[in-house]
Amino acid sequence: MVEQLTLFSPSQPPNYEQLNLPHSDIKLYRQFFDEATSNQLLETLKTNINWQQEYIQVYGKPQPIPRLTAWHGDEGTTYCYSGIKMTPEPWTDTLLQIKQAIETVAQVNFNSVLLNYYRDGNHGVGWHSDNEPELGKNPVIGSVSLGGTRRFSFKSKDKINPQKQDIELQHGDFLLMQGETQQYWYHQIPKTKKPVLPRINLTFRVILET
Ligand SMILES: O=C(O)CCC(=O)C(=O)O
Ligand SMILES: [Mn+2]
Repeated sequence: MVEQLTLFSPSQPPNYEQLNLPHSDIKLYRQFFDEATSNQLLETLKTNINWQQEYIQVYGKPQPIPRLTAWHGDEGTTYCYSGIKMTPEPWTDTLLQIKQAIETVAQVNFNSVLLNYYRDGNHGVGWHSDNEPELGKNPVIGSVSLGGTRRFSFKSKDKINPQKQDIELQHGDFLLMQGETQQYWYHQIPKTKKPVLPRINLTFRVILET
């Protein structure tokens, strides 16, 4: 019998840090994947994913978004953001292994994943919420970071009493955002002039009405 390869088989639930932001439920699992596993995942994803350069229209002209992306998931999990419509590529073994590992703590069945590849500090993502209608009112977003450490900032939508919090996402970290988080908070990966290593991020999602 061939033994099933599992990335993750904890004897007890892994520890996490709960971010103390109002109207949110944000848990940060540091080094959810150990160093060796994270290295292997990063190298496999760099080469096995069919990375795409997408464009958005700015004043009628196509502008490249500052990162490479890919969209994988169950058939029918089409996703639209910033005027970009993504039809899913099928799951790969590596993506399914990561999905299975994070589902042990997220306790939902993710049916899709948006992958982002930030090759250097000129790559980032601006302020936004993951609040597209196909994600529903209180989406569960499971976000895995591999490669170079990058700042991930939260900014409240409250204009009267604005709040901000920065965290540094490191190789192997898992960030779980759920509850009202997307209704009350924006997030971003700011570009940086500091030297940073390439980074891959995977945000697992549940697309409704597939
Ligand atoms: O790279 C990250 O950590 C965040 C990516 C993100 O916010 C998104 O794809 O919606
Ligand atoms: Mn996002």
